[in-house]
Amino acid sequence: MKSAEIIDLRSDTVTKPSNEMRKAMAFAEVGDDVFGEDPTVNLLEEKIADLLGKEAALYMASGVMSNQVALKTHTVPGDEVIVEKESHIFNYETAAPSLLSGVQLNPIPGIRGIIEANQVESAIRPAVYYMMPTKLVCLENTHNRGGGTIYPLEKIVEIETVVRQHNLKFHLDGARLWNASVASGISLKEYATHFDSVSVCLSKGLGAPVGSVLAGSKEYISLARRFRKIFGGGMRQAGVLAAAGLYAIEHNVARLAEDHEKAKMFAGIIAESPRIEVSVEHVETNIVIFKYISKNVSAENFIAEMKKNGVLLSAGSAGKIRAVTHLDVSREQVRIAAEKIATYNA
Ligand code: TLP
Repeated sequence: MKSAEIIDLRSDTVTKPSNEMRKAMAFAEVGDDVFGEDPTVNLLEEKIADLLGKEAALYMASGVMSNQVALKTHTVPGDEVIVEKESHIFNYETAAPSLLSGVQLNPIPGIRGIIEANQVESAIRPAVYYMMPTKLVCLENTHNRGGGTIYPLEKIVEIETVVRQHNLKFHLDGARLWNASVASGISLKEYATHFDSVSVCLSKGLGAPVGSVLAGSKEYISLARRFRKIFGGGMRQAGVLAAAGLYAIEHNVARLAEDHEKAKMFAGIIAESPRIEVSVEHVETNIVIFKYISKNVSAENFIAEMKKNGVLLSAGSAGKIRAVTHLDVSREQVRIAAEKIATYNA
């Protein structure tokens, strides 16, 4: 490895399409997807609906678009949506639920992103005219800011019981559901069956340049299709992009286990430093959240210092730092990055 090489652990979104993936894109059969005539998009939607055990699915430009179309399709303006306080929908989607759906979010605190059924139950509004109707509950699996946490299936089932008792809808932000499934051995279907809608991303650990898919019932997806168009997401010969997604689900799912192993190794190395606070046992997938303990060096300063040392990291919540492993960083690069972090002493 060249010494000047940059090791980019900011996110698993930074991967670039491989030559094989680019070939699949170049030779994709295409058509006008607004007319439903792109065979590659149709195939990707069918395959993902099948993997998730849902009737239908819809290709989206991004994970944010999937989540926001999902919210729009489940709610009417004035509704309330229960989310976890550190969730992507609450923290990183630029207030889109209020802008695009006119809904209010009710964020409840979890532990590493995991909330309990009784918390959901107490957050549901009583049915009185002067309060907003609770309409939807959203979970995130794996949980990004929680540190790549896998949602325990039994907790999903308990929350689903509350959701059904109160006649609510249930959405899963499964941007990294692939990681949860590979790490836990629980199939995508077993997770998805508990939810009315599930979004998955193709441009994170799976290495596609673009794309996310929202799945649900036929009726739900046909309404979602209308909202996708309203949000500007009606794409035309999108098969060139969907081909990357098809390549990704065929070739890049099982290998996520390597990313999980690299993240564990990374955490183990940085944990050796007395200046780093990290919980190795809580590294369940490809995300490591840690803190640099110093009076003089903030998380931002630390990230800037590491950048000078050729290691790119991103900021987490409340002074925390995030490193994400992915298919474009080798085991050796991850080890080098971890050693640079462990030996840094400000
Ligand atoms: N997450 C990005 C950033 O936005 C933080 C990242 O680097 O991890 N749901 C979850 C759980 C996500 O982590 C993300 C992206 C999304 C949705 C949105 O996906 P995109 O960025 O494709 O719209």
